[in-house]
Amino acid sequence: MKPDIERLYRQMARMRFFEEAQADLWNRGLVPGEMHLGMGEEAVVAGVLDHLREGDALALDHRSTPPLVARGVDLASMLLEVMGEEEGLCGGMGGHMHLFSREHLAGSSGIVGSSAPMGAGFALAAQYLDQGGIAFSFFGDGAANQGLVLESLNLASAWKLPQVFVCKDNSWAITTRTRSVTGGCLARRAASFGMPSFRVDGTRVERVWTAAEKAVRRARAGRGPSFILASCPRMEGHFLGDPLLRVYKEPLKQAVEIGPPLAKAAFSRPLSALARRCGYLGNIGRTIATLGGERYLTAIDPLLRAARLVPEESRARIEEEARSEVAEAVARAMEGRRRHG
Ligand SMILES: Cc1ncc(C[n+]2csc(CCOP(=O)(O)OP(=O)(O)O)c2C)c(N)n1
Repeated sequence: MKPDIERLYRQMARMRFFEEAQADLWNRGLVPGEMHLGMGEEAVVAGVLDHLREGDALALDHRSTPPLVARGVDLASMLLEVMGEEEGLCGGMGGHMHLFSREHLAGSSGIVGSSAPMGAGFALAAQYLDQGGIAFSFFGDGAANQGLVLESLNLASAWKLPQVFVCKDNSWAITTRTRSVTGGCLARRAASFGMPSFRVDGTRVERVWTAAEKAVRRARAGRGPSFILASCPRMEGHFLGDPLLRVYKEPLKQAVEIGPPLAKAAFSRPLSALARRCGYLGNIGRTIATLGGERYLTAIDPLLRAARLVPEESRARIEEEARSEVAEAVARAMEGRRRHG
């Protein structure tokens, strides 16, 4: 089978424009707290969830809005939720990291790694009820080193749970390069639990779709779980307003702000050797340069890559429809906010 590229692109555009709308609300001070966006993960999400059927479950992490957009959750109720409004999806109590929709059998959590056991629970229920549903667990490469993820891989394999583990590998866990704290290769590690493991370029939606098709077919056939390791960029840093990205964007302005506390930290007592302290400062500089450099690599933007596969006329129409759907949701959310404000 072949993927329907226009349908995938439509989902990706809806997700991207929704994330942009959330960024706008956050920049306007309407979203309390941190905001983690899933910009850069659209191809992974669209390619996997194109195989979702009614009755399947979704267990998500702190970048949960793109999958919920793809799943068809009401956009305005999500926007109201991230703004902490009572009319929001979870009564304003969850915020963007703890979204839940019973109707869609979908939930997210900010506890890193928790989507693996949550998905295993959904998958165990699906297996027990024998209604043909499967569960998708999305999490990051940082989460893959959490004990609860490894325990879930183990039980899912031992019990042949109908589960698809999707690791969105953006190579970062906040400011830590994941490879610096990861032994071996994640794809091989999952395979050692006795499940198929697919390594895929997560910026190419058609490739994700093909890998996911195999994983989903296996889960639906009762043959057990699979693991997809999909590389993708983290386009907005760890969260909106990420200080490391700010330094990259406006080095002089930020140097005034962070220079004094950094210098104080570097040269205050108790002191380690000067070479060592300089090494730490060098590490910070390198992290900033790598992070900023990645942010501006438009070549790895999955949306631009998918756009090239879609004929020009359809592309413009799809983008226009997605933009107006999101604009309408923003208008509805702002209206709801005014009514209750
Ligand atoms: C159990 C737990 N430990 C630590 C944190 C703090 N934390 C929030 S996000 C994050 C990094 C997660 O990295 P990854 O899973 O790769 O996802 P990414 O943010 O890169 O998409 C950490 C350590 C947390 N929320 N939960």
